[in-house]
Amino acid sequence: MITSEAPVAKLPKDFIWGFATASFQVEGSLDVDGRGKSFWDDFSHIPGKTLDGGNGDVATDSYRLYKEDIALLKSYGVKSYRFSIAWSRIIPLGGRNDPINQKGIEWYSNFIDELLKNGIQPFVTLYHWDLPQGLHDRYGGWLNKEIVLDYQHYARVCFQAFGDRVKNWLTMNEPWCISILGYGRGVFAPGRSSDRNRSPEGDSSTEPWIVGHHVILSHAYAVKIYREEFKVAQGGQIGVTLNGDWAVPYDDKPENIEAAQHALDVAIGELDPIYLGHYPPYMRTMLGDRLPTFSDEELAVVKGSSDFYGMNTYTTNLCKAGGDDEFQGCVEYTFTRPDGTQLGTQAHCAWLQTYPQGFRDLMNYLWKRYQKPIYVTENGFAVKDEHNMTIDQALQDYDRVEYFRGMTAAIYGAILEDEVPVRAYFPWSLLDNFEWADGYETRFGVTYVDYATQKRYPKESAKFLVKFFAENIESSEPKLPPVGQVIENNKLAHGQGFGGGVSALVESVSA
Ligand code: PNW
Repeated sequence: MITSEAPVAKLPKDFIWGFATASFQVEGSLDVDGRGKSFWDDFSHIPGKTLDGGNGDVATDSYRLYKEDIALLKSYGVKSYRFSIAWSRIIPLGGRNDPINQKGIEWYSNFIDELLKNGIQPFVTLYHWDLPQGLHDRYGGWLNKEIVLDYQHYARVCFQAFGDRVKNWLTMNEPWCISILGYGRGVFAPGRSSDRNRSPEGDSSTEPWIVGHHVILSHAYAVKIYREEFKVAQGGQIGVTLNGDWAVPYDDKPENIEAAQHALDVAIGELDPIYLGHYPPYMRTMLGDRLPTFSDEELAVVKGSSDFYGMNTYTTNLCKAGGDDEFQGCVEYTFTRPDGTQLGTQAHCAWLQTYPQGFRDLMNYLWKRYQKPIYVTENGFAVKDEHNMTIDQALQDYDRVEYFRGMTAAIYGAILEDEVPVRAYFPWSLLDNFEWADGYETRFGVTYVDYATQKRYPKESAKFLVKFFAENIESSEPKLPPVGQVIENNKLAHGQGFGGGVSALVESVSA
């Protein structure tokens, strides 16, 4: 186990760390430079769809303030930045016969150049939930197999435009959320569900599984294109990332031990066709004919279509057999142990508590089961009631610091003690931002955003992470990145110069 003393062994030199965001959550400027609508644009405006009525119109204004965001990343000393491309900025109506928007391409091209100029590697997600509204209107979006062709076209346009400089691609962010939260629970766009209080149309028993299937096919055929047409010349890698939380039996009753595996089978196993060539048998048992099948030809494209194992993970669930919630494998989740104690510290959102051991166990499970190097592309914590605090209070985000202290120790242990090849870690998120159905109420940023002024303020957790990775990655010349206290309009406020290093920053902020 790791103590507060700096450990002797270090993470390998090529270990990648950085922060993650997604286009719709940060960009704003929705009607600028020819962007078409995504299906989150209008959805987020419908009363009742977001907790606080928030929408994506401005978000963190990052489309306009991108140089400032990149200066902030640089001040944090990251090696990489994970962001997503908005499909409807590249192809406003989305389809393979629709016009391409040069202005959208130009913007991302400039963005990528600015990252590289600052020594930051782009880690690009092609689809992080902002489907062009045009495709939803035209044929039902992910519900229709047409999407596989349109997605391939969009992906090819991106490889062509950016692949000379982008060496890490993610096709899809979290197929479980796309399919189940969008078409099953109906809490994310397009909000379809069998629950008629929520949505006038939708079928939660079939649509999520159809959507998930089309997401897998779209991913796989885009990877085929990358490998056949671009990989040799461009030399990058491509994969998919899913969300998976660790599952622990509630107690040692055999049915609860089984339940924990069922939870993993549905949450993580949904993408098993990509890694293992088939859905987990339990999914087939649970869903029967409602789970679509791949043709032999499709399966040949799907199987082996990820160069690495991309994983977003936040928490651990205690699992009890029972209930009829197929979306979590007909398993009940709780954070309350049989003795009444809590698994960990409660976050602002109900589904998240801190439990670092679960993270370490998950990484071991993934490596054992899938035998692929692991890229942790999201991991993070929303402090309870942070939105009601003053800025100064919010910057003292010690619950988030404790979360990351545990999670970084888990990564360290998984790599150096358990010998699991974890290659990257991207805490979510660089900034507080538009947290989907939670609006702006739930704050996941390591940087506080004052939405009234769009000023950014590093929280204690940012300083913790910066220091951790500055000290714990092998490097020929140890170098502490300069960190500014407040970054405003591309300048460091408070006259804070570069070069003070993390310790100077820690002193100046805690003073
Ligand atoms: C991920 N859940 O979403 C997304 O990739 C991010 O865009 C998002 O901001 C972040 O995690 C924090 O929520 C999730 O209900 C949304 O279990 C919901 C769940 C998990 C992940």
